[in-house]
Amino acid sequence: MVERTLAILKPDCVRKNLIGKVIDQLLNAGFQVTGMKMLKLSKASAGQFYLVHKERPFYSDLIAFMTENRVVALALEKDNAVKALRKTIGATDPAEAEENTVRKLYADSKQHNIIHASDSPENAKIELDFFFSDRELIDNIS
Ligand code: FUP
Repeated sequence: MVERTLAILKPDCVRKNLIGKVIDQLLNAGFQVTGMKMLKLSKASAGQFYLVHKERPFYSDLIAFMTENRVVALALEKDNAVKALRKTIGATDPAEAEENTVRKLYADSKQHNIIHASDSPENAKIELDFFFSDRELIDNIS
């Protein structure tokens, strides 16, 4: 079933000039880009986006990192997109990621790991709504 998910190309991806390479890898993996925008997150919006991690020790560093540079939000479509994207990007920690995944290829650490992907269809809907209005998403899903 065609599904939609959200990716964020994080500040390290932008800083290292990897936007093109990562998008190319997503396209080669069969994803369609149905929404895309570059923006700089405020501390408040990054804090809200990662609210589930509020009590974790890495939360304030995570918010500082996510707001240090622009990010690119991508709405992606594919069969079973949520699971497929998690597989394409690899484990949170690049040291544990499979060969040729985005994080294995490009990430420096689990703190600076190049890309975010929604972890469930429910969160994909919430996260897509966070970045995109309905009219900003091309409606490929029938
Ligand atoms: P993921 O779903 O793979 O992005 O991983 P998590 O939801 O567990 O973590 C979200 C983000 O928190 C990571 F991308 C980076 C940051 N993080 C840390 O900085 N340290 C950790 O030990 C775990 C996560």
